Amino acid sequence: ATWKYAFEEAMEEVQGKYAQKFKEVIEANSDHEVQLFPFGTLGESADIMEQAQSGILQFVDQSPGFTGSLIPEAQVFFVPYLLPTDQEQLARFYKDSKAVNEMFPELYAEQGLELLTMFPEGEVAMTTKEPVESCADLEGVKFRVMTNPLLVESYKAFGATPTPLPWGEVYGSLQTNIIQGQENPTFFLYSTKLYEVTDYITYAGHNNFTTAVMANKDFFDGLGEEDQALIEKASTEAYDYIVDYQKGLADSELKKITDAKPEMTVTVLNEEQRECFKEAAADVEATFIEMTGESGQKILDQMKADLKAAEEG
Ligand code: 6CS
Repeated sequence: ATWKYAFEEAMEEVQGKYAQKFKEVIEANSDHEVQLFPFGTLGESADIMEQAQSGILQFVDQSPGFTGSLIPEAQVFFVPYLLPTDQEQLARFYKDSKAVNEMFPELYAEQGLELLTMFPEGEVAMTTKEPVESCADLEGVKFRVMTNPLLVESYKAFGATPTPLPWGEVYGSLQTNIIQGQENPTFFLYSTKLYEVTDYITYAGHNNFTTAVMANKDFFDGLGEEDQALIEKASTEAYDYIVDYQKGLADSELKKITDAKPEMTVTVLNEEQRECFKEAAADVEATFIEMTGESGQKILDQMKADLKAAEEG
């Protein structure tokens, strides 16, 4: 059969690399064909999710940054400082986490989705037009976030004026000064040329970009055991591949940015400068629980336990 798979990035960006590996494993081990649809070919993130839920697409990569209204618990990935920045710890976490591998699949299933993998895409950096050395510098800054209520709350707590927008509008909105800041992992700042329309890159260590790959659940449930096992195998191999692919990626792409734009200011905030961001985190966590109740509390508690296990190796 021909299976359609859409994602939120370009073919040579992290989600595209993952998808290419997934396709390679499926096609090498079966007669199935996987057709890939990168960002823009079928619409924005919200569009491809609808297409996957309705069964027009068999597979979709949508980041929790856009899944928050569908699955409120998925917003847990936006509690600041919950996730570590250490890539090896993160790799262990997504692979072994009970929250990710047992609890979230139940919530996605309620939305007609078979959750296959969640994987990290790197520490997010803020890019802005003016320097950011503390939360005070974010005052009055219209800061683009993905369309996720908790992320809006985070940037409010940081002191900015959050502006949720789909990805396709970000470059133009920075260019025309409708927004003055946004956050994304380093590789994406380079590949999408966001560095052209912002002058400061700031690392506060507040989050890692998480994404999720899923299948339409009716499609998946209707497959034979052999095909289901093949999809699991392709997901596992693509996961290991993408973790490995990203080793050193943030450093190499940051260097490409500063080579292309030597006047770019890159700042890694020190502990003191991070204090206000960390203080805000406690409020955001409380808001997450208000939004999601007992179900969110359970996921959060499990995630904390899983993260602790990943930290210990
Ligand atoms: O900021 C965004 O909307 C996008 N960022 C990444 C790293 N991937 C896809 C997403 O749409």
